[in-house]
Parts: sequence; structure tokens; C-alpha cells
Amino acid sequence: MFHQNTAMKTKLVVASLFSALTVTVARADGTPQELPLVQDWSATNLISTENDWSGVPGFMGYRGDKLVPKPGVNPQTVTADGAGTPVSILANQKNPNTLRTGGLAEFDTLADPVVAFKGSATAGAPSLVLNLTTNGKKNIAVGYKLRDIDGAVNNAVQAVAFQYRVNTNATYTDIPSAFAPDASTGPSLATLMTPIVALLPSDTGDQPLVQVRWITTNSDGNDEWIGIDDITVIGDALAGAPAAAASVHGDTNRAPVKSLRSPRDLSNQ
Ligand SMILES: [Ca+2]
Ligand SMILES: [Ca+2]
Ligand SMILES: [Ca+2]
Ligand SMILES: [Ca+2]
Repeated sequence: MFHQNTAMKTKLVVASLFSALTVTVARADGTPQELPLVQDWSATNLISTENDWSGVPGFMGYRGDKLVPKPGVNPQTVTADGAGTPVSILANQKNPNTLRTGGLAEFDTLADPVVAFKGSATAGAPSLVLNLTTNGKKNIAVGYKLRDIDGAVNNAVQAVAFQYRVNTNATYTDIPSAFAPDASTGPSLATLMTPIVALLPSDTGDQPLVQVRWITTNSDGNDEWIGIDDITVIGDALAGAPAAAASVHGDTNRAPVKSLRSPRDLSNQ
């Protein structure tokens, strides 16, 4: 009897230790991803455990605690590194209308699965970060769709900014052309889709690591979940010939410029 109880206690201790570990240890795979890259979140097994990004190489979500002093801050102005804030992803979520926790979440039972984010008092400026390598590439372009998937009565001004950096010690640089002042509609509407195509500045070409991120902020009032879907990153090959050869042959060695699909094309996917 005594031994049985001890064994049971040991099992319980081990079990609770294990669950404590799985709750507190955030896992990730920050490997920079090569181009072209496509992520539409349709593989619903990539994210299956809370705060575990290890199944989605290159991607990471941060809750952005205390990155803003108050609600309603324009996320374009939030350029500080959020990597010191808690890693965030609520896995296997079903209903954006009723999930009140802020941060990032995977909604994998929607007809069109997606990873989304939402600000809150705690999640001051949640962000989705993507690590890329652009070795041998130039003219880096990123396409994505922001989706209002939140059909609750809330009608927030849900601004989404898109930023990049090539030096992990630096602050992020905002890309104004990609700014969505309000990616949501409401109340009780979950239909708005905002397609965006952003051409990254030329200093992102031919780099071992380029980080891009989508960032929103806690808005005034109750926030709405905004999905970041159908992410596509492409680049043109750098001219294959070395500079000396290029100067001999002029422009003829230039790689063909791949045309980027228009927002309309993206929206028809
Ligand atoms: Ca999707
Ligand atoms: Ca999942
Ligand atoms: Ca909405
Ligand atoms: Ca709010």
C-alpha cells in the first residue's frame, strides 16, 4: 500500500513537472527560410501545442507586452524588438468570436485556417516574425492577406503595420506602403480581406538573415482577431555573372525580372 502510494505520488510529481515544462518552455525554429516561401496555414498540424512554433520553421510570434504605453498607438511607430516579450501562439483554436485572450492564435477549424493576432491590455503589440535568407536574391517582395475573422460585436480600429530589419541588433524599419490603418470591420462582421504586396528596400537583398514582421497594437475598446494569410515571399536571382563580366557584357546578363502578382490576383486565390 505504502509503495503504491509512493509510486503514484512520484507519477503525479513527474506528470505535473512535465506539464509545467510544456507550459513554460517556448519552442521555436528560427532557421532563416529560403525564397520562394509560401505559408497559407492549411497544414493544421504545424502548430499543435501552446507557444510552440517549432513546427513552422522561420516563424515566431511574440505577445509584445509593454511595447506601448496606452491603447490606440499606431503600430508603425512601434519599432522596438519584441523578442524579449513572451512567445505566443494559442494552438488549435476554433472560434475567433469567443476567444478573449490577446496575442497570437491558430484557428485551424475555420474553412480557411489561419494564424491571427489581437491586441489586449496584456498583449500590447503582438507580432508575427518571419526569418528569411535572401542569399543570391534581390527585389524581395512579400504578399499577404489580412483577414478580419472576428464576427463578434466588437468594432475596433485594428491597424496592422509591416516592418523589416537586416540587423538583429537594430530596431525595425516600418514599410509605410504596406500599412493597413484598419484591417477590420464590424460589428458582427468577419468578411473584410485586405490584400497587400510590399517590395522590401534594396538593402534586404543578398543577406543571410532578413527579419520581417507584422505588428498590431491594443486598440481602443475590444480588439478583433486579424488573420495573416497566404504569405508569399519571392525574389529575383542576382545576375549570375560576376561584376567584371557584367561590365563587359553590359546589361545582357541581367536576370529576367519576375513580375509580382497584383493584389487582385492574390485575392482571387
Ligand atoms: Ca489559410
Ligand atoms: Ca493546429
Ligand atoms: Ca470584425
Ligand atoms: Ca483594446
